[in-house]
Amino acid sequence: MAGEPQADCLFCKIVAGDVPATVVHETETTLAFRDINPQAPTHVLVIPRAHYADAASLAEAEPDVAADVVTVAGRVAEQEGAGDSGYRVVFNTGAGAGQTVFHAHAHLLAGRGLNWPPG
Ligand code: DGP
Repeated sequence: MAGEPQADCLFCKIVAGDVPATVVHETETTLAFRDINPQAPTHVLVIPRAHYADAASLAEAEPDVAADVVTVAGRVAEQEGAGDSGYRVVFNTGAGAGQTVFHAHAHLLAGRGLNWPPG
């Protein structure tokens, strides 16, 4: 069923507490934790607790939770001291765009200069 935990999903395992993660923020609907392979001084993943393969699928099914993900990214950016200097929120969608974990997640990147366009 849409939104239900998937046994073979790494981020569902993190939500369940079966795989450890450095959690920096949590809400009823979301979890934010540090990326294992950081690409910036601040690199936090914000995920819905519910399982959807990508951000658009999440927004289609549960728009309020998609909004929560973006809101939490902003809160964590403030928490990390990046509210004024700026930060980037990225949803890689599809293998061709670099998505490797097919549980919706926002990358919050901050703490260094961020070039445009991204690679
Ligand atoms: P993406 O490539 O957009 O699907 O992003 C997936 C991210 O997940 C990637 O930046 C690395 C991160 N990641 C992969 N495995 C783990 C893990 O076990 N723990 C944590 N904290 N992050 C992980």
